[in-house]
Amino acid sequence: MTSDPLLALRPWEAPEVTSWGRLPMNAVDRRSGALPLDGDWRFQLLPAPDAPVSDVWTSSYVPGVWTMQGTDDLPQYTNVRMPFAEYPPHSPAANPTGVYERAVDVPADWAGRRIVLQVGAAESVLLVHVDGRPAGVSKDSHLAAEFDLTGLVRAGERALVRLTVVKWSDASHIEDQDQWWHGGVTRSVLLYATDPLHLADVTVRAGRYGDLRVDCRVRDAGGTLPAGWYVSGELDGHLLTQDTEFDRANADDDRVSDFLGEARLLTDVPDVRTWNAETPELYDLTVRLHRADGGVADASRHRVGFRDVEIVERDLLVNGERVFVRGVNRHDFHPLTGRTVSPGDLRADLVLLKRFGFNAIRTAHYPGDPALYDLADELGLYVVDEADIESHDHAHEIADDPRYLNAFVDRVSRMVLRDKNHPSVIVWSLGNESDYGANHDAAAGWVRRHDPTRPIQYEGAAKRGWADPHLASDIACPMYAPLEDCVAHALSGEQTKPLIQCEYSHAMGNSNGTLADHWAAIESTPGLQGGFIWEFWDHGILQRVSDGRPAGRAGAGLHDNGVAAPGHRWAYGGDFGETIHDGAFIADGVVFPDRTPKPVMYEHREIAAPVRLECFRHEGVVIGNHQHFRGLDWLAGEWELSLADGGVLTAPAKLPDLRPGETTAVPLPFELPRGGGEAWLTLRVTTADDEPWAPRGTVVCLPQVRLRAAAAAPGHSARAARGRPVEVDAEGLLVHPLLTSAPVLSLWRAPTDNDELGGAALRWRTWGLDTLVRKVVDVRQAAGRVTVHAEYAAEAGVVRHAQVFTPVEGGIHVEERAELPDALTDVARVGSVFETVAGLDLMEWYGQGPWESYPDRSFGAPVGHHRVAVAELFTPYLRPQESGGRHGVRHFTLSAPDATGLAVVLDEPRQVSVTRHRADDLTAVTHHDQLVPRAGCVVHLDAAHRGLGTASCGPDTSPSYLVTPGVHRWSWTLRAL
Ligand code: IPT
Repeated sequence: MTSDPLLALRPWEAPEVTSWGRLPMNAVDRRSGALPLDGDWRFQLLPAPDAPVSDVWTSSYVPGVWTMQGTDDLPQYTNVRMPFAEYPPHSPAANPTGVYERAVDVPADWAGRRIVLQVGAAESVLLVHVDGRPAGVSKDSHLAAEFDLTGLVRAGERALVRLTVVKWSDASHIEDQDQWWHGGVTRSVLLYATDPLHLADVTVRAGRYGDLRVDCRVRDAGGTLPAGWYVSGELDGHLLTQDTEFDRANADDDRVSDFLGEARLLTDVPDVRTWNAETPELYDLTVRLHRADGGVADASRHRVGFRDVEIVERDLLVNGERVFVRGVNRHDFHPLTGRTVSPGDLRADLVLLKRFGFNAIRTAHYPGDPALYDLADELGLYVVDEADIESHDHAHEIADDPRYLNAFVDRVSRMVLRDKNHPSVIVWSLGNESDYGANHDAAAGWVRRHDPTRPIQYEGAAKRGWADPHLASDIACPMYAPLEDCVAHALSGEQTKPLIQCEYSHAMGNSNGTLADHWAAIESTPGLQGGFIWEFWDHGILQRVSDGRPAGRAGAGLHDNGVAAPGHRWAYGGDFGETIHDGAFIADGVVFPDRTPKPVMYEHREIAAPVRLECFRHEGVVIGNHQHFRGLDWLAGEWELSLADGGVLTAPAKLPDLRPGETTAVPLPFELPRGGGEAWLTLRVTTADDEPWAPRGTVVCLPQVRLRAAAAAPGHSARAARGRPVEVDAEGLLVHPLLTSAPVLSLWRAPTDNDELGGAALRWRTWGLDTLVRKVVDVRQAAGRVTVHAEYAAEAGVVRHAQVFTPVEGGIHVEERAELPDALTDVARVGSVFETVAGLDLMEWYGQGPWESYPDRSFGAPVGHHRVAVAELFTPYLRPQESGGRHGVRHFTLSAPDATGLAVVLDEPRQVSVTRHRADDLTAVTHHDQLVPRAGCVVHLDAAHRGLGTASCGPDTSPSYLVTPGVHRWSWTLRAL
């Protein structure tokens, strides 16, 4: 038996014990003036919390996870299931435990002061000792723990601080989030000193009419009752004095408590500049605690945003406005440091979100680093702040388990106590995927009393019914609900709460199909207000292929544009040798692990466009301001007219003076050139000045209207022209000097994650679509024209395919027809695939682009003339899959640097992809680094291509984006350049 009282308590298997010796959470910012304790700490990893500490030390960087710093305990990814078999509240006997030690020189001028240790975050149980004496215990892996060390250290002397971090515990069962499991001290550690008489907490309430109320809690650690002390505040240079309401607890009582009382500051700010995500106006507030002689005993700085949040009927209102919530779920993630993110990383995340039109974050599934909220306040993002509770694998047992009651209330209340002063936080979330029980209601009850100014949401409660009047959710916040169900609910007359999906549009791999359809419905259906895309990050950890270890900090810079450097890869579940894992389900974000935006980001940016071109009417275009609070004066515009024949005209655009929600017609900036041919007008909208999140000139959106449709397509049968005769081989395969592989029918795509997990790929394989064998049936030559009939035998029946090759001026015209049997109810694509000679490195096209687009994810890809290197057309999704498609392509060229190459003209806008990978190449591998690009281009021209949907976790694409059986026809012309 250990003699250490903290170990003797075995807090890792005692859910009732949430802390011991830990100070109450508060919102006083102690970062300035503190002694930072970040850096290398002495470290050893024990096999279990009660194993003896040896004399053998290595070092580990704090903040950081040991799982990515050279230990044998490596990251492990599971989604729902726990990584160990023990039931709550138990944890496995083999329980990696990190012991961190460091000598701290306590400043001499801290004599007589109260000295506090703050550990920013440690997972999952933290035990603190100072010079071998117990200082405290804490759980709640994503919030700070503070311990009063005044009695344990001496100013001017050296103290040995030991942090013992136990990886698995009763708390792991309520930290079962869909992410990597790590161990370590993941946020900064610091030591600070205050006067014994100190600000214990500050609560700021600032409403949209300029009403400000600041409640200050004061404690005296010394236990003496000084007379005459008071608080003051300073708001942007204006002095606020303490209100008469000063509640001095124990005034009539001679017993001494360490709680002295509350002082309040009240004021009204005239002509207040209100805070919202579009114009995040902040005021600086400094609260000071004064001694009787006016000297400052303590101070705390806050940035105040004046704003109101309320739910009125079924609308969530910010400052009285029904705002759309364009949200994303964000985990703390970094490919080199695991769970530790620097303020610079956080800023980069939030800046990127702002640039791509997001206005909200759900802190899935635990409170973020304090810097996140400061940045959200400053840059303008609404935050749904979520408590660190997910008991996914044992949800049903835990939600009503009284042993966990304390933990639920503790975690929710500590989050609220810490973050209550942030204007960005508009909703509290009780956690994720933990069923719904009395423990939730207890936590909700605490919040209702403590902070009546914000709504609460909890998906587990919303599951009971979107209109159910339970205590735990003011918002109907389902996850992955079919759009039809959301619309039906809003139209049912039964709706009582705003409907804002806490998770939707699962971004795994090549995904987020139908996002624009969702938003069309949200914007046109009262009662629907948006949602949070799942999720921001692809959590790929940079891994050395040679030894399978995380690259860690040494991997800085070893990636480019979403791709890991040679010898490295982005690891996902299973890549660290773990047997229990959930594979690539961890790679489901809108950005790559190095924050490179995936194509869906451009789709989102356009969906969220603050300026829209509504339509073209009477020689004018209608422009609309689609913001909630801002005019258009922060934006600059340029018109671009793009003509199918290659012409592009530009002209400066003066954006009209429009208030939110207003529209106006402006005359066409160009005279439309005569002649047929499609014409598209784009308004290139950029920031007119530097914004805190974007330099001047940053693209904000590219709204577009079609001014003229294409002239009617030429008839299907081309007239044979004199020229090079068409040549086919004995199999009826086209022989062409620019092609290394003749055009054949393609019905298969390398399954996307949605195809695999949603079941479509299984059906396709069952039907034999991955192994179709072509059999030529008939080859006929007549009048210079060659007609080839072929059959592809699938399990589900025979697919007939006909090609008619006709020589035309400078090339060959190809007409194709495919007939799919009725059993093939839903295939990936119907089209042609061929391969070109090597050296064609550049694609230029007229169609949608420049980024990747698919039939159900093409809203954000404007029609125009685009030019992209072939190598960059491909999107390097972590698990290789169909990628690189371009929607609505009318014509394109593939050229070598010497301008030789080929040109293809399509009969109508088609889905085209040009990559260096066959679908089979992509299907055969599991990681991007295993792909070997082919020398030539693999070109797909699709008559029809299935939508992407989101079926890896959520609804599939809608029926209109499916490729159905029956006859498909398409034609194209191939010419040499
Ligand atoms: C849902 C989870 O809340 C989220 O953490 C993540 O796992 C997401 O799905 C999928 O990536 S839970 C799911 C079982 C609906």
